[in-house]
Amino acid sequence: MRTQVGIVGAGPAGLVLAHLLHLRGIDSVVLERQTREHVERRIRAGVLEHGTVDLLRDVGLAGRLLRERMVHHGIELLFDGTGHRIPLTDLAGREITIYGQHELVKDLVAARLGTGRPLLFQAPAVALDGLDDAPTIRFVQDGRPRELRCDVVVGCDGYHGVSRTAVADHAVTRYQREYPYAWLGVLAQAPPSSEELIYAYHDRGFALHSMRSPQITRLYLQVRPDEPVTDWPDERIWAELRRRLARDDPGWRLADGPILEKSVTTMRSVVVEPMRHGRLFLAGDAAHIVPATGAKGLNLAVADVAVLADALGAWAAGDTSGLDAYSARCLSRVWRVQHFSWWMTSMLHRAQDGDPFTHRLQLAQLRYLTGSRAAATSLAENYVGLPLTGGRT
Ligand code: RFL
Ligand code: PHB
Repeated sequence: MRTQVGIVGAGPAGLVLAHLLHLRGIDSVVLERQTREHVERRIRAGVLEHGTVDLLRDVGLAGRLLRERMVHHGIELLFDGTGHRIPLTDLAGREITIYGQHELVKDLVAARLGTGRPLLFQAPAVALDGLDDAPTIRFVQDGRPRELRCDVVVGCDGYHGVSRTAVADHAVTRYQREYPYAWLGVLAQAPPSSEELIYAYHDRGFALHSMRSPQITRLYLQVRPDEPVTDWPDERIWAELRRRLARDDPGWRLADGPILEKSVTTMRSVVVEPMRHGRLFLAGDAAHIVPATGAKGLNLAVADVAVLADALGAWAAGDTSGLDAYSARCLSRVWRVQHFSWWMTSMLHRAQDGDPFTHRLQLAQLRYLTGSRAAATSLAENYVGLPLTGGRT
């Protein structure tokens, strides 16, 4: 089997890239380890930046998204029992979109299959060879070893994929930070209790109220990274959410309902530099991980592939300068977003040892943000996201 661009991984990065290449008339093959059902059911991100939605719309991928999304113009910061609204659109001129990542992945899979170009499920890549001049992806299909020869390989296989590990250790610098807490995420059949997202800083730990639709709430609790999900029966989750999301307003209550899904996610920041090794390009979570507090991972994945699609378009026409600039162009955005995600995470999570100095700093920062238009504008600008460059044909 042979193609121009071999794409490892059918998450948002791989599927959006495949579509952008299709629009440029560039052949690609997408290899995905999991089944279609699995990738379409994986509950993850919910917040899309304005620039991400614009790009998806401009390239014809946002039909259902634009019909079914929830548009939000603000978020709330809740601390000391009081909610403070950050009016994102007023401050930064752009809104955010709430639309489940698994719904987006369904749309992207349908779009890819609609082009008739190859997307192979249950086809894990196991090794990448010849990355300097003649790449081959070794993968397995129906239990048999197969090979995909390509001009370029794009590793869109997330944090646990093979692409990053295919590069010799001495050729990569890995920057990382582990946080001493994790998120217990739940999806509940309960109407949202607020029209907008609530980020709550509480003595007992961080909590987040988000949503997927007028009937479905998405909620998160700060927990210890080693806490098994079995320690969290539904009743304990609701009791803890009620405590951490409590507010002085006597009329407010948290709506509850059946919990449909729950899982624990660790929090880490990772950047792998450079994002190019010979003819291998890394994109999305394969190249960087951000803690979920800033709601940025999926948006960053789309930003990478928008840059890469332009570069590959120029390369197909004989100009390699875009590919040469790919890593540096992406990393400048990646580090801005890393800073924002680390900052939001550090401000909103309770230190495990309850260190009173850190606590005072966190409260001072929250009060500043909710009392100063300039400080709130900085948060808003980062939260709604920097404009995306590239991606359109
Ligand atoms: P993905 O989505 O992990 O996709 C990688 C794909 O590669 C496949 N794969 C392989 N395929 C073939 N061969 C192999 N050897 C393979 N190894 C792996 C995998 O099966 C998978 O299908 O990476 P991608 O495309 O880079 O997308 C990144 C996003 O998924 C991620 O950054 C976001 O989910 C992060 N994130 C959020 N991002 C946002 O922008 N806004 C949010 O609100 C937001 N909330 C979140 C989040 C992530 C969370 N978790 C669970 C980590 C909330 C949570 C709780
Ligand atoms: C979500 O809805 O899943 C979500 C929202 C905001 C975040 C992270 C995740 O910061």
